[in-house]
Amino acid sequence: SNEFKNILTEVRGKDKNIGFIQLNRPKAFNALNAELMTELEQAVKKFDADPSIGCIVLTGSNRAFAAGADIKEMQNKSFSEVCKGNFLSNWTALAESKTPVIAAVNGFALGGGCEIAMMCDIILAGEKAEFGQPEIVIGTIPGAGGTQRLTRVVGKSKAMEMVLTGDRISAKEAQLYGLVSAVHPVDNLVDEAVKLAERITRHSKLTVQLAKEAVNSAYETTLAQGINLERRLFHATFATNDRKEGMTAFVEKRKPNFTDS
Ligand code: CO8
Repeated sequence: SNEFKNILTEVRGKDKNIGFIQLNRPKAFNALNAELMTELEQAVKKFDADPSIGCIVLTGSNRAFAAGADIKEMQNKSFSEVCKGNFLSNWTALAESKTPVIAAVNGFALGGGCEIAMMCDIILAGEKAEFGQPEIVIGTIPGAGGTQRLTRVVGKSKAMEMVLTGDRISAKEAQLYGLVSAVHPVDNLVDEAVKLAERITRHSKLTVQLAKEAVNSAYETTLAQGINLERRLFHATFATNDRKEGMTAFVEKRKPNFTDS
């Protein structure tokens, strides 16, 4: 749609239940300026609030998912400005989405681009994708999760290497380290992401949200707390119609008819 200036949004999938968002600022490798980020927040919130949308796919172009925060926009900012304005603190919609978000990364995912991909639930990479946290090269450090989410995913040694050198890693290496769950040919990547999204949307949206919440809690809690939360969320599924329907359908050897309730 033409609702936005720096992103394109549309509904995809056979059942029109996939919210598709494409970063579209080609002249700057999809550098994430304030306007683009505001639009991205709005688009994610809108899809997340739409009961007909079961999964969101976020992508960029074949050259670049996103080359990071907009350096030209940051160039002349002062400490007091970024500190008083709490710069970047409002970029939370992606991480807060209850609806699963799949990042389909072709090309560069650098700095804030890599961080945005890591705010998503699943990252799929195109064969030519490159991931990096090159902030150190321009005299700053990651500011939207690059030292935290990356470290939790790839471990300290690799995260430290990437953050301290600014060197990029390939799609293959990103898969080796568990940063991405699969690598696809560049031209198939978006279709594969939509297909994966459709496999998720076959299930109860309500149950998917509980499952997502449980997995995400693994990053926030001790093991014992996480196991307790998981068990409670599992118990909670017994209060849903979809749990009854899912098990009944299995016993009756038919497909379940989930109502997201
Ligand atoms: N910001 C602004 N403009 C950019 C950016 C960027 N991050 N990246 C590329 N561009 C622009 C270039 O300025 C250039 O514009 P112009 O034609 O007007 O000069 C155009 O895009 C093409 O770029 P290049 O000529 O450099 O193209 P190359 O093919 O030679 O290189 C690269 C492509 C490798 C992507 C290179 O442009 C690059 O290294 N870009 C900067 C990458 C970077 O340092 N990113 C980190 C930024 S800092 C950051 O993200 C902080 C995190 C804050 C959190 C973000 C919130 C989620």
